[in-house]
Amino acid sequence: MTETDLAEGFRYLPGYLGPEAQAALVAELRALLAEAPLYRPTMPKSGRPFSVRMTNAGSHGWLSDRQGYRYAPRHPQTGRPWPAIPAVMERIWAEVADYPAGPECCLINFYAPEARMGLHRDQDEETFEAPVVSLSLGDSAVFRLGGPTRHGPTRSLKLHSGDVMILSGPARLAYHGIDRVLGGSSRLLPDGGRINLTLRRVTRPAGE
Ligand code: MD3
Ligand code: FE
Repeated sequence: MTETDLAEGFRYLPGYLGPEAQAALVAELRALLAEAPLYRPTMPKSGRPFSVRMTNAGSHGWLSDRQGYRYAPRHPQTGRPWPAIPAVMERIWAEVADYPAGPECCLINFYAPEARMGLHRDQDEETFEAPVVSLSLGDSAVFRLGGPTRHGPTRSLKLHSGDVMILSGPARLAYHGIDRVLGGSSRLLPDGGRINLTLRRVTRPAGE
C-alpha cells in the first residue's frame, strides 16, 4: 500500500479550533460531564477495563461492556439520556463533514497520561457513507493511522489541542489508535490529560 492509499479520504486540519473556543468548549464539557459522568468501559468477553474513560452526547451513545460494542440512548450508570451534542461540535460537523445529515454520536474520550487506545476500526455504525470527525483537546498524543487491514503499514502523527481530523471514503474504515499521550504538553486542562471528541453518524438517513 502506498502513502496516497493511506491518505485517501484522510484530512488533517491542525489548529482548527482556536484557544478561546477550546477554553469555552472545556467549560461546556465540565457541565456536560456533571450530567453524564465519565466511566470506564470494559472489553467484550474478557471484561478487561479500558485505560480510556468515556461518556457520550447525542441521540446514540457508543458503549462497550462484556456483552459487546453497541449504541444506546442512555448512560449505562445513570440511566439518563445523553446530553445534547455541544453546539461548537455541530458547527464543526456542518463545516467539514460534507454530508447531508447531522451527527448522532459525540463520543467523549478522556485520556489520563498513561491511557492508550489499541489499533481498531470504527465499524459499529449502520452507514460508512458519513465521515468520522474528531477534535483533540489538552495534551498532545501520538496517533497511528493504518489502512484497511490490521497488519498493513501505518504512519504516525502527533495530534495537538484544537486539531481536527476527518476520515471519509477509504479512510473511514482504516485501522487507527492512540499510542501515547504526551503528559504536560498542554495547559488547557488544569489537571492535565487529553480529551478527544469523535462525531459519528450512526443510522442511515432517509434516502441513502
Ligand atoms: C481514523 N478515538 O474513539 S479519534 C475512537 O483520539 C477513536 O480518541 C481516537 O479512535 C482518539 O474510536 C482517535 C480520530 C479517529 C476517529 C475515527 C477514525 C480516527 C479515525 C476512523 C477511521 C480512521
Ligand atoms: Fe476509533
